[in-house]
Amino acid sequence: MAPAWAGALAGLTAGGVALGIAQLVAGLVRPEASPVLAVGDSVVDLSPPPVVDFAKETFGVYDKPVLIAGVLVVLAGVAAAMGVLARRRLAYGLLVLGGFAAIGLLAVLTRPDAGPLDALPALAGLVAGSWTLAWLVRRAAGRRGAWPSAGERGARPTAGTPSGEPPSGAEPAGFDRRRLLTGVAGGVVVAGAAAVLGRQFGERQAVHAARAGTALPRPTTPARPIPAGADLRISGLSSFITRNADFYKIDTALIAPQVDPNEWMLRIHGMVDRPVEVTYAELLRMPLTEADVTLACVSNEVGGELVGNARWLGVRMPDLLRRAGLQADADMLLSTSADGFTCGTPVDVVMDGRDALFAVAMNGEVLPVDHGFPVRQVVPGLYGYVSATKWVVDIKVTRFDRDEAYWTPRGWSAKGPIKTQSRIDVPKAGGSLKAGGTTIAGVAWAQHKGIDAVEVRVDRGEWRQATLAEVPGPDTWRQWSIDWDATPGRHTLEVRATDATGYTQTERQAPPAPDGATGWHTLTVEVA
Ligand SMILES: Nc1nc2c(c(=O)[nH]1)N[C@H]1C(S)=C(S)[C@@H](COP(=O)(O)O)O[C@H]1N2
Ligand SMILES: [Mo]
Repeated sequence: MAPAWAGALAGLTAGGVALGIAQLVAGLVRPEASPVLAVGDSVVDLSPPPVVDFAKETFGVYDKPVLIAGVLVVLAGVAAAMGVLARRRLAYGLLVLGGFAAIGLLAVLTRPDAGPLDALPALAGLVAGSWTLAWLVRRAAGRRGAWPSAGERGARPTAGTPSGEPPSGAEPAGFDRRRLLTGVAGGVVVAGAAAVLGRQFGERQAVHAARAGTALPRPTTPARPIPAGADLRISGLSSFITRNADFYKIDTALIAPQVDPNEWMLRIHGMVDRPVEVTYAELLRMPLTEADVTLACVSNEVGGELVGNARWLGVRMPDLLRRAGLQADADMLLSTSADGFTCGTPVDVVMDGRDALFAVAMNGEVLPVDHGFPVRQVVPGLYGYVSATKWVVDIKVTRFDRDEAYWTPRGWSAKGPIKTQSRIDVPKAGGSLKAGGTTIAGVAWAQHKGIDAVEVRVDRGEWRQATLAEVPGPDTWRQWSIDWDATPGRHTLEVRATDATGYTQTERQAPPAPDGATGWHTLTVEVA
């Protein structure tokens, strides 16, 4: 028979797999249905109040972790005992496991808001733990498979010595240390992976639920109405407002940070008169401004898709920054995301009266998680990498000669004003169309300056003025269109925009790095 330590190890591993799988299923079904959490909650409920008070006083904010750790220590002891028993007879071990699953089930199902689905995590844990225990016990005994075959079932374990323990120093008969240890290693990996994934899924669910439960206040300052003529409604032309589902998404996160709005807090500190901390609830109670702003990525190639226009709702950044009191020689806001990403934004740009927002909504919807829920920055006129921090949690008021944001040491310019640009949406590059009257259309943007003119030329002929759509202000892109009598053959189309400062886009082609691409969007079409 395997020695007691081997049994304990097998029991601990099987217990770990049971809890890991229970956590994974809880993460998928309902995070609150985690048996460990429920047992912890029940322990609190069943403890006499003086004990609970004592624990709170002694452990303070750590009372929950200490409680969970306590539950886990007890579970570990039982799991080890279960494994030791299972060496003698698998059924003894399974009985212990069953008893514990029953306690977990009882705790989960007696929670005030429990539903029948909440039984799933504990049951899944029971099945996974039973299988693992049987499998490890058999591996320890040098046998294959998990469950005893029909012929073995009646057989009693054979004792090596009258005491049931092997003579010291000798490898006990019917014990395969290697197979046990490789099995334990496999079980530990499965248990750990399941627990981590379960936690992730659980957090994700909790944040989704909190987001769904957020009621958006009305704007104190509504956006200027979008003029009826802002959308030319030409097939293939980008709509004036980009739907959330279609909005480009750029960030350095592998998985979007899951930020619980109830724990979210924005801290403003550094070169300020008095540091400020604000919670999500406080932010939602402040005056809210609505604004249509086109966001653009510095990585956008000429003619690229990394640009989109949305209606944002948020607190004006100066409202909070003035509470903190910016010191006169500060020129940079170093904002940090929940995942550590940073942007460096010029103070003068944020404070000059434009609609720089701590945004909480996008197109009438609570900010999507991928776009920065619960709060992100939006600053008209600046590329996203220097201004649009998603999941923003911290602002250090500082100076460009003292601090650097994420992309600066990676070869991108510290400051990133958006360059005047234009794009042809229809006809599509490389596309083919029929000869005759057709429309060339697209969008142009020069945020916070505004677009004054768009010109198009075909086959390097004369520049012709495109018709401009209406816009609510200088912070959005502007649709344009122009008629074209397309003749058969291959044609080159080019576009260039002029902004309200009188600057016309340069023809000189520059790549996105270090501060944004330049050049005229040029494409060829085949006319049949
Ligand atoms: N936390 C965080 N915020 C971020 C980024 C990031 O990598 N992490 N990328 C920035 C860049 S480069 C751009 S262009 C915009 C894109 O915002 P979107 O994904 O909502 O379109 O977010 C900005 N905010
Ligand atoms: Mo970007």
